[in-house]
Amino acid sequence: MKLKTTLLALAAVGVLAGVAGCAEKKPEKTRIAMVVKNLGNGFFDAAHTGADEAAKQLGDVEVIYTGPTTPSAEGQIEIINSLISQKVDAIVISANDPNALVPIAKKAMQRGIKVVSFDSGLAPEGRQMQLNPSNAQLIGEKQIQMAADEIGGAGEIAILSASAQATNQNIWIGVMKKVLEKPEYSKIKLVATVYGDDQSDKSYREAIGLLRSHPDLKAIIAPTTVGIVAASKAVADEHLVGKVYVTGLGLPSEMAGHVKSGAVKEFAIWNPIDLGYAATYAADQFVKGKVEAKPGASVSVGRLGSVTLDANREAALGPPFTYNADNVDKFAKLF
Ligand code: RAM
Repeated sequence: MKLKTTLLALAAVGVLAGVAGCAEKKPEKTRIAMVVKNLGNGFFDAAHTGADEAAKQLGDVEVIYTGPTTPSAEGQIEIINSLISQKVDAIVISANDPNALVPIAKKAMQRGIKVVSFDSGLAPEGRQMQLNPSNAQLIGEKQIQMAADEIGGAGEIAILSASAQATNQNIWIGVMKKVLEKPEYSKIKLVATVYGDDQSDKSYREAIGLLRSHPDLKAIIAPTTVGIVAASKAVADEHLVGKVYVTGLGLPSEMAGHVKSGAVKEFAIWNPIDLGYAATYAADQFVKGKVEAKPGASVSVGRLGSVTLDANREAALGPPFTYNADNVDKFAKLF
């Protein structure tokens, strides 16, 4: 009897060990979490589409799409903590702050999780690589040039940005300010920079504030897809179409109406689907040990070819594309 009990007990231990063994077994698919600045932003929805495309093509990748409801570093820190407990294989993040997220990103990397920032970057010590949509200089120059064209090269302009800590917008604003120092832009005066936090209502209120406190304003540059829509709506609601122009970075699908109303003559953007696809594809390359995170490394980005990491382990995709009344409808069907 005693022997039987012992055997049963041993068998139970064996079963339990087996169960525990199963629970610990790594899932067969590579799990890549895409952490965006915030949910509900059409730009990131398009990046998600690209991430899913990469996963489908790679075959053994599962994408976990996540982000806070409002674009804050705190919200992203909480999410990364939970992704670390879930033992995901990689985190692909558009960061709400270049530095505040570094400690948690480092913790993830110490646990073997690969971290790729895309769109809005993390400081180099917090990630394997940063994938920029395009060259920052080009993005900044393009926006000043579009604003200058819209207002005939002279007058007051203002910037309506995303959140005050956003890495990408702050880099572009830095470039724009430098470009404005060029002699050809000497008649253009930047009178204010405000932040709508990539929230439609706050961006709208900030745009209205700009229009009312600067009666001579000629253009608003919004280097954010959320801000540019809000600014266009504000200009229309204040009956200032034809007097104040809006430009910046927008999604053709969200901007077509505002181009037709005349609030916007021209705006730019890169392909957000490609950006999400490439970032996810690159993350998988790190997970599978196909590339090392070091300057000069060539990282495959699937159907888009490959990118080379610079001294800061950053790389960029193609130049931004310009949209106006002639082509906006065609691209509105895509993103
Ligand atoms: C918003 C976000 C994103 C930026 C685009 C242009 O959707 O701020 O980070 O790249 O605009």
